[in-house]
Amino acid sequence: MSNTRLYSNKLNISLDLMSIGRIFDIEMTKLKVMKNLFSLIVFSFIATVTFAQPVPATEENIPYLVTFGSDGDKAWGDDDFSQTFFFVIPKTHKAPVYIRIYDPGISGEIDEVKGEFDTKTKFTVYGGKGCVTEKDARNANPVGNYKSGNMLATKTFGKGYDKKWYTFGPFNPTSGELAPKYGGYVFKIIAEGIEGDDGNLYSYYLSTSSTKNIDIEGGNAFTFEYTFRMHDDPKEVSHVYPYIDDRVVSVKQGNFDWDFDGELKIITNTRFAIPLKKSGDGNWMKSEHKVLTKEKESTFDVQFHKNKTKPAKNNNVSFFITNQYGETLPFYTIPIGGVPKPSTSINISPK
Ligand SMILES: [Ca+2]
Ligand SMILES: [Ca+2]
Ligand SMILES: [Ca+2]
Repeated sequence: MSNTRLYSNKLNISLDLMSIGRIFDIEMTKLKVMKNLFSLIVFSFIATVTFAQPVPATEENIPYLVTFGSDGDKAWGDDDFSQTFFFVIPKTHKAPVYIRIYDPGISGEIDEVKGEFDTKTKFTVYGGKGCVTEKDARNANPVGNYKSGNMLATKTFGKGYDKKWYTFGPFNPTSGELAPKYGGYVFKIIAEGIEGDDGNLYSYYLSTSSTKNIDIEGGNAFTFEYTFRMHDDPKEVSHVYPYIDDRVVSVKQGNFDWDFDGELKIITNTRFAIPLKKSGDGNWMKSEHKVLTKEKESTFDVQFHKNKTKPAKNNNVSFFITNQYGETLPFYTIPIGGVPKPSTSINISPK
């Protein structure tokens, strides 16, 4: 065999290998397209059938809820050492439910220490008549008869349960308060800092299982005042989603101890950015904003953007929003009607 022939054979083999590679590439591309299509179908399904997700939910991008001990320094971000959350079970769900808490204790890596860990947090679950329909239960502040309804379970946590789950339940859905306005049977959980000065960071999950996190189809959770921990990473944006009902003509927002950590703005179904007045260290800042007719019965996206050059570290913040009557509006962890998307493609950010 001449050298030329040998060379030509080698060339043929490598050309053949190239075409096999190309075919393989094409098949892989087909496979990727199919995979993406499949993800899209699954995603659309998830988007139309809502599930009770963790609290805070993925779309909120909030690392943890936070509640300080009763001797805490308010300038560390918690204005009242108390946080109330409500869980909704649709009437169609008949099986028992569980309310699970991640890292309910105060020690270890997740929590915020001051001196030493000496804080106690009491978690109490309520259901029954008045659980949410009692006006005081919906106040941004823990005053009056806010512990309304039937007490179903309670437990106080000190050190321990680091990165572990504690489970309340089982609860029969009908032991919640039937409140059609909120979409079914409502349970309430109050986290109360009863001793100490440290910050307890934690999260919740409404589950059908006592040992695992299993979503409840059509379930949701809401609160009327949010106290949470921001990310440290300046690229992360946190969100809360108040529902604007048909009676709302203007809203008043209040934010506490924002530490001037970047921009606070509201995105609606028609407007890209309503800039909000921002608080500094340990103070409230409030501002009032008109609601357009088109924005009634929709969800607002309140965005918490960090300071890009000087991001605050371990930033805890409290936030609430009221209507023109001073009544608090609920923040749903799964936004009602989805996250608002203004229809124009021009994005205007406030200076
Ligand atoms: Ca302490
Ligand atoms: Ca904790
Ligand atoms: Ca803060």
